[in-house]
Amino acid sequence: MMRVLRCCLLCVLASMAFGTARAAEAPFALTAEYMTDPVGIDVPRPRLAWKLGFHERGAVQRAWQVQVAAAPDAFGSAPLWDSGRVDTADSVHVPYGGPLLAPGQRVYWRVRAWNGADAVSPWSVPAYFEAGLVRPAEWRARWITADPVAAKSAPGPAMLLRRQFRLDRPVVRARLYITSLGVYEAQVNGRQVTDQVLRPGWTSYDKRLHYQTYDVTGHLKQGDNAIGAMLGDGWYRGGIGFNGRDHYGTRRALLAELRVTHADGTATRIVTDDRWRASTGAVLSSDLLQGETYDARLEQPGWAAPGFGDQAWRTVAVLDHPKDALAGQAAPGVRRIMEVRPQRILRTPQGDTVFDFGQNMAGWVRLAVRGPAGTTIRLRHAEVLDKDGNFYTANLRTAAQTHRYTLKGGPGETWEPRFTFQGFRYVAVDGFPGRPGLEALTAIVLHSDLGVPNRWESSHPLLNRLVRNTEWGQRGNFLEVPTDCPQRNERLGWTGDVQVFARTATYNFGSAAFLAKWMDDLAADQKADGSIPFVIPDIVSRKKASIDGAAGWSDAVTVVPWVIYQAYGDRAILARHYGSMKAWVDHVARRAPDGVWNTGFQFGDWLAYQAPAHEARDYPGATTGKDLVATAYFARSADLLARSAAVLGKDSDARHYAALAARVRLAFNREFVTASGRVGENTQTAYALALRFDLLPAEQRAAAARRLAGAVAARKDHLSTGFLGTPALLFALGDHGQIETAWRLLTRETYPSWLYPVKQGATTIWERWDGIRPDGGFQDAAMNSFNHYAYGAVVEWMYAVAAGIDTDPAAPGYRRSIVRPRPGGGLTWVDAAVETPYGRLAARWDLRGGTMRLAVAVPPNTRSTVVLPGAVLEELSLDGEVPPGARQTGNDVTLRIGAGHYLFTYPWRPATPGAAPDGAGDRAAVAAALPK
Ligand code: RAM
Repeated sequence: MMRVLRCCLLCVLASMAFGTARAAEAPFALTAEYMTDPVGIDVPRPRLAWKLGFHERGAVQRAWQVQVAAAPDAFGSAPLWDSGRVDTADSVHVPYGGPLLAPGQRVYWRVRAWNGADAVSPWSVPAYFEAGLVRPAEWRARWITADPVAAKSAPGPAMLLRRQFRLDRPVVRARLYITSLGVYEAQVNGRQVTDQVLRPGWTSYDKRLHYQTYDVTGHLKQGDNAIGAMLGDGWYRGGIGFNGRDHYGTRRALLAELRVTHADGTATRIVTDDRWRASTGAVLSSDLLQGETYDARLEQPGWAAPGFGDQAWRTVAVLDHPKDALAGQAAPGVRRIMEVRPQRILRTPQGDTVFDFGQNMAGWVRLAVRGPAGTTIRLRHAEVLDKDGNFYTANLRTAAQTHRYTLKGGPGETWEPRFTFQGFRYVAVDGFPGRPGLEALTAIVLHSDLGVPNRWESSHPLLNRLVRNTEWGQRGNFLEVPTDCPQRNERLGWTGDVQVFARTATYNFGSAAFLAKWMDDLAADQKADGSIPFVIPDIVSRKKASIDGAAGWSDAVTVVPWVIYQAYGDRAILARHYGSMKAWVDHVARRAPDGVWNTGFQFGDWLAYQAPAHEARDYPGATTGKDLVATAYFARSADLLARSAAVLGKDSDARHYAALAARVRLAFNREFVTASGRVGENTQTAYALALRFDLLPAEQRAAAARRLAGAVAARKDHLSTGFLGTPALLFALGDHGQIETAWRLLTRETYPSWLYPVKQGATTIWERWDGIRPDGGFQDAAMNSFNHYAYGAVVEWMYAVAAGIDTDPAAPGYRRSIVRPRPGGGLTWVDAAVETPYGRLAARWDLRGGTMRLAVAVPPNTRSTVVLPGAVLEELSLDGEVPPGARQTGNDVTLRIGAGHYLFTYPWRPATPGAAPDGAGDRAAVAAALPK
């Protein structure tokens, strides 16, 4: 449980005025490998982190001390490890330094910290972490199944597996280690073992299969006990993607090991083996894409409890399947995150009864019904209604997203599906006994647990809704793996989508563990020649030894670790994936020996705006050359690799790849930039990529940004970019002297623009700029998802520039931050906050009556460079004075501050239009102001 310590600005100012420093409070929000009290992790030296309860301005941590013990009350008497006082400022990513944990061992830890005045805090509340089984050889359990040997599987009932056993001594500790081929739901003595769903989740199963560890001590008793598991098809053998089913195998199987410790110190193990029994029950079929069919009359009450008569159940087969891919789950699981009530029930012109939940989301519904046994209710799911108000499912392609529930009869029944999820806002109900009321359905939002979202709010309601829509896009698509969409027969970990969205994801929610888990899948599925499949986990090219890999998609291998490093300061992620990054860049270098990458398959600037024929004269085609896009990304990946090598101290690699990046940049200029500065096809994307990836010589950048602004003006302030150009567009403008154009684009409401879908009532981000056309018609049903987050990548700019919150790239993870808002677009205020590894970094600016007020909260143990836009040094006030150390930097004032709360006030003196410093000067001023 995270404790949030914040005091109001006034109390901080008051305590400073009276010289009373609030005593240092204990560190809080203790985590191991980003998780609170993780159980069953296979990381030998988990990295610990804590937040500091220091309140004074400029608070830093001078030293820390960690103690580790076997019990939360044993720190004093029998510590397993005591670090003693360690004089470093590190409070995140601190490697556990105690004795290595034995399989299944739990340790408790606590921490205290010394502040800058050398006052020590109280000890934190203890936290813990617990090792998993660590080595595959630890498992005594065997894979069991009741599925027949088959070349192809068919959709069929969920498998029930059970085993009854006796414990003749009292139980003091019990852990269930469990995983499956297919998805499972497990019970001990009739009680669920977890609130996570769709376990064991989705990984690149052949190479990495997560198992889960559950503390089931409270589930067991002396005497007769039972364990039961239900298995569905899931990602393993059910439908996912567009290529049918059986992606990993045809036989579902369970692997479970219950380890019990008794009061007398002895142990009992119950493992999956040939003593288990199998049956089927009410789940007649269940598929991620198709939905679930459930006949409640076929339930077997008590099937996972002791005393149940399983004589009629079948024996199981022991399956010869390896265990060497097993790995403890090191990422947040999928949970029921929230419930959404329906807003209304409508009757469509075609006669459907449709529940409208008011929000497009991923999850499922809970049904509450009373009626005669044998009645079957059908629930269909859709994202949108068509222009006539009818239920629209054509864009789901072959994903039926349909449940059928047959009542058992009686006093009222409630039901939720188990081994499926839907992308939907609307649910069509038929077969309901009587007229359903609003209470009949409740939507349940499912996704990998990312905690609470950060904050971005402003005076512009449509922009606020745009940010909410990207948060919903992330909720709907951060379900085990970062997917493109949660509804049609796809739902795949498309590398390009997360590549462009990753930084936004880290602004919206804490995403480190989720993305790091996926990077392990990506590394596992990388081909021997360094190429990276288009989707991860790779179910599309899994059987191929090599594939091409495409620019902007495969580059996820360099970009995503770099984003995690930037947002969370996680150097280990770079070390872990350095080999993969390098193999990819080397692969591209072989495909593009002279630096211009013009070979093989490319997606290019996927789904860029394309002008309809009748507009072609005013709006020439926006298509940017695939070779230009690919070469730009080649330079980008080589550059990120060089930077990563430098971070890791691999100096000769750093030089080698910096030189490669420089060569590719030269090649880009040679091939795509004319002497007078035109880039490629003169498209927005061409300039956006060239500027955002620093591909142009310094003296050409401002002119390129002017041309880009011209390309925007030529479209009457509309964008024309696709998946790859879009995230770069506003940065390319704003960083190079064209911030007004950036703001105009962001606040544009007509098609194509970010706010056009918002105006159309979108509650998520659409795959296409014109998913719903101005005339109410739809884009091509073959590719028209209404929950596809790629274009939502603009939120990165909204946090980093509009609100002005970013990490200093030289001290990533917000160890040093930059607060540099750049007001515009007619907004009168923006208020944003990001939960950084050190605590909450917040900035709020508002402009009233010509006065600018900027409130900043900087978390303890960090520093911030604040750039106050449109400020004159002598007119600036902090606590009634011109802050010491502040400097005039062009049209801004720049200063460095430590932790604490600050309120800056000054008369707003924006640069006169046209007199804005040109791009190069603008950037140079900020670069010069940053600490070295
Ligand atoms: C479609 C989706 C996905 C994209 C690929 C290339 O399947 O739009 O988001 O990454 O194409």
